[in-house]
Amino acid sequence: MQGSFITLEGIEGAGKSTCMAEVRQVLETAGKAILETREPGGTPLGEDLRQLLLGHRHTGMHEDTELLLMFAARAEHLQQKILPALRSGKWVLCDRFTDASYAYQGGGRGMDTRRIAELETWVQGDVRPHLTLLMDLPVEQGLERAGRRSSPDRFESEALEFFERVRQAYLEIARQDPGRVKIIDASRPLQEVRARIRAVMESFLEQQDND
Ligand code: Z5A
Repeated sequence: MQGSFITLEGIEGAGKSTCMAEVRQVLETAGKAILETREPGGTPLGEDLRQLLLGHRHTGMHEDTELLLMFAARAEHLQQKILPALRSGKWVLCDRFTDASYAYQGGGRGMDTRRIAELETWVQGDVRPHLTLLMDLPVEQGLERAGRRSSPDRFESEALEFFERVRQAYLEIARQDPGRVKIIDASRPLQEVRARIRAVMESFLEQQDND
């Protein structure tokens, strides 16, 4: 595998989409070819599954179904898009990946994380992101930012405590894997957040060049 696999994670309104542009810019300046994508989604089938997962048509969906659909979308995404791009030397920039399953289905819904780990091994083998930017901020602040936009999706309709568990699960992942997961204080003004992202990305690029 030649390219690098970078993911952005965080609770609602953390600024992942906003900051994706900053990451892309640093990589483009460094002359990297990029595939920008997202989960759930990233392929025609994955985007259809995204509609089912985020829409309100299946509000009472069982948590097992939700987790399996997330991984079904991920299997398609990996095989059809992510792995071919990495093999061709592209840098893959993905808005959410499996950490979101641990945070939302594991932390938020309280599912047994061993189940998530089994699916992770089955679907991904040993493929893991090389770098993850965890955009962290207080739940109230994130929801306030997200609330400025259109009507809430099925996840955004969850209670505050749900997102607090999601946030704590993300922070635990970062504690367990500090080499890969870099916490960005997303509560700061955008200019500061962008500067921190640039610094993390430049240090990651330097490290890759030295390897
Ligand atoms: N999900 C799951 O449960 N399990 C899984 O395995 C996966 C996903 C992969 C879809 O995610 C849902 O799927 C998600 C988890 C679940 N749950 N939800 N909801 P998504 O990523 O598509 O949707 P999202 O999390 O709702 O994204 P978002 O709300 O668009 O958040 P964001 O991209 O992090 O925020 P943003 O759009 O960049 O910024 C929000 C607003 O804040 C916007 O107006 C910005 O201008 C503003 N902003 C951003 N940064 C700042 C700063 N620093 N200061 C001031 N204002 C700012």
